[in-house]
Amino acid sequence: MQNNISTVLKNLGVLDLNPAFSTGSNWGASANAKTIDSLSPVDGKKIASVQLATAEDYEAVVKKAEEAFIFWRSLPAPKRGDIVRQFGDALRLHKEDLGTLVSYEMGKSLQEGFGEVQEMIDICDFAVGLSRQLYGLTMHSERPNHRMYEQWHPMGIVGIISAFNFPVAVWSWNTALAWVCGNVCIWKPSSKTPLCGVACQHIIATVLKNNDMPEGISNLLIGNAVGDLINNDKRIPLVSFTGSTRIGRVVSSAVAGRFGRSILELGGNNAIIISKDADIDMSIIGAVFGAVGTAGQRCTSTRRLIIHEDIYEDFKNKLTKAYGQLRIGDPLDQHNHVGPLIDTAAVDMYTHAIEKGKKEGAKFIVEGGVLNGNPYQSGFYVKPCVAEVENHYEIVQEETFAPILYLIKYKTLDQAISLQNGVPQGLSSAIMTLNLREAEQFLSVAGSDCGIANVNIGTSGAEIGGAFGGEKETGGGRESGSDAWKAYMRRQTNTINYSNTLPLAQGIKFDL
Ligand code: UN1
Repeated sequence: MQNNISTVLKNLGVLDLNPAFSTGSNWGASANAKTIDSLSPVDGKKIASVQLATAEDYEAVVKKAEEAFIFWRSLPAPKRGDIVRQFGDALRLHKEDLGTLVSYEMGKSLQEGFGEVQEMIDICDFAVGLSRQLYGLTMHSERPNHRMYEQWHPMGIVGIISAFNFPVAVWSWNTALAWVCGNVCIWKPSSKTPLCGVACQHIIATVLKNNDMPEGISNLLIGNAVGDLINNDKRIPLVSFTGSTRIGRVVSSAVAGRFGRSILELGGNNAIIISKDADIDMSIIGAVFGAVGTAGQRCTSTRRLIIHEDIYEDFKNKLTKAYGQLRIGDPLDQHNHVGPLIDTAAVDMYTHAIEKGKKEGAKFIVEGGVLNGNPYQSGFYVKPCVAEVENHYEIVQEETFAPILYLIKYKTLDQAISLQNGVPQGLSSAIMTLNLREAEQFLSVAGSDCGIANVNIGTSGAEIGGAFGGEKETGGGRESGSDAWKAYMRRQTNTINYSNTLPLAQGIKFDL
């Protein structure tokens, strides 16, 4: 892979790690800055070193971004949309290389790497259309010859702090919308996947440069220190954070403390209810992909199966059989289903969760374990496992970013729904049933309490057209489709008096 990856990095312009390459936009990092190594979880090898941004780099980037905003906000939204259209076209050209880099640097399967780049292309298409649809409402005034309407203005600089598991797509959901809305962006990618950040920045920088755009519209700053700077910076009115609930709590209070806004996409603890009226074959595929896809490292990964008692044993046996067929290994080899976890810390969390589960009474019907030796030389490959548990176990209430699936039995749908809702998180949920009454009850106000609720589809793999996000400890933010764009703008209510008197609202008389 090492040879291939050099070609991929070369094609993406990432090999030239001199910050000067990103003219047309900023990649904040000075020549003598400290570096971090990007290691591939696929084979444990170092891909490249990347410079960390210093506090001075941060200042310089914010200054440039402030200047760029003055220009960008006045460019008509459809013109901004046209730049995003060109970005989408550039992504189409780079899909194979970028998808391969995602797969190699993050460890997800090649198919999923390509799928992630496809999500980027899709959100660009969505944003291009949106650039002509930033609609506000008009209202009838209670006063004669008055007109009321509302309009949406950009916020300014949007800080985007993204996670390793979707190293490119989540940034683009945010940035494509933020840009057409008239904002400029500063991106801090995960320090575990910095090269994906550099590659994306290079692609957008080239598009911006070809259009003679000023520097500062798209900015990239690498290093964990940047997160704190963004969270505490009044010049950044909106921070979009994707990551754990623990860090999300810190981000959200820092940003709220300065009256900034945040969009939070935090942990999920997603369940599928498998009814006795489910299509079992479909349910097995949905459950297994949901649990082991991306090695269980999606915030939408399926963590719990809540299965009707009448089909429980049968389903359990079929599931065990399906797990027996899983091929674990190099994610770039398309025959494999499951790639590695991201790093040692992730492997430790996986092992810890299994141990804790066992102490609490979890009965493993498919055993886990860490794989070592050839071809698992990185040491980050683990066996997807399945355990029978009770919903109240502490470990079941937590999100473990690993392929561990918990089985829980239910008798009535009311009970299943309350088990599904009975966790602190509220991102994604699903029911597998061919029974219309059950499906509707699951989607009703008394049903799932999650931001995403699906019928006969698993919990992961949401399309970009819908608003993406969840409730409770998932943070309440919405990104991507539908009207999620409104979070990236400030709303202004305008009242215009075209009469020759000044009537006051609420009928108040004030004569001089
Ligand atoms: C995430 O895991 O942070 O719905 C995002 C999905 C993907 C996005 C997941 N479209 O699984």
